[in-house]
Amino acid sequence: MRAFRTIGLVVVLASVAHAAVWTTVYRYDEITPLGIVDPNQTAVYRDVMVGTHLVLIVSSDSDRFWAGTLYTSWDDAAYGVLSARGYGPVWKNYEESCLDAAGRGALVQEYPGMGAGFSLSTGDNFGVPGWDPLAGDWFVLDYYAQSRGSCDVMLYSGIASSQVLVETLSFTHVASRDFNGDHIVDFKDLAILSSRWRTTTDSDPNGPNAKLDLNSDQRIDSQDLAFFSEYWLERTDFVESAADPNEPPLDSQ
Ligand SMILES: [Ca+2]
Ligand SMILES: [Ca+2]
Repeated sequence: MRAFRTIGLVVVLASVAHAAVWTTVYRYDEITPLGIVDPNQTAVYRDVMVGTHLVLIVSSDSDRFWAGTLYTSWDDAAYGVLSARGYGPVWKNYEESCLDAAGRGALVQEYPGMGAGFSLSTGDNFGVPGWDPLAGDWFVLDYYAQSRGSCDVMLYSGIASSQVLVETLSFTHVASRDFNGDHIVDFKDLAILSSRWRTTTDSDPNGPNAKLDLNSDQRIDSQDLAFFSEYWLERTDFVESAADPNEPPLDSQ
């Protein structure tokens, strides 16, 4: 395996300039792309609420071996968290983050380098069916908006000193409007906001009503309602709908 890997790394150094590799950012459902702020800046995304789960798919139009990294700086890791799926201890590989087109032997491993994230590599390119990478979606990773602020996620091709920055995904996290923490902004949250309407809050960011004061002016009023409305009915993650004790079970209807 080590010999294969060494040869593969030689291949990647030769092919970095030719392979197109990119990341697409989806919402938690893995279907809906996250909107961008400016069509001329395709990697600057619209603000998301703290607690939002995004899905990052790394794709390519190449069928050649590729290795790279996806990570945040240590500073930005306080705001946004990357995670991978299906850790297998034998190869220290996040197996479920490796998609079929990456080929057998693809690896997603903790990145021991300049930031918090993962090393990515496809299967090797030796013409063996199933092991060779194919053009398509290679890797899937998750991203969580951890706290208010900005976080850049960088995708590099190559390894070590040969790394080439491919793209920087820029995320900004704003205060959550999901006051009751059920992953959707709806009437339940509006009721919580309304229950404190035209009251004042203290300046303690950890105070009981601070999360309702979305513009941090120590008042809960129409300005907060306007900020709240920007994310009306937006979901931050997928959840199974909880059984409503006031409704009969489906099989009795
Ligand atoms: Ca809610
Ligand atoms: Ca306010």
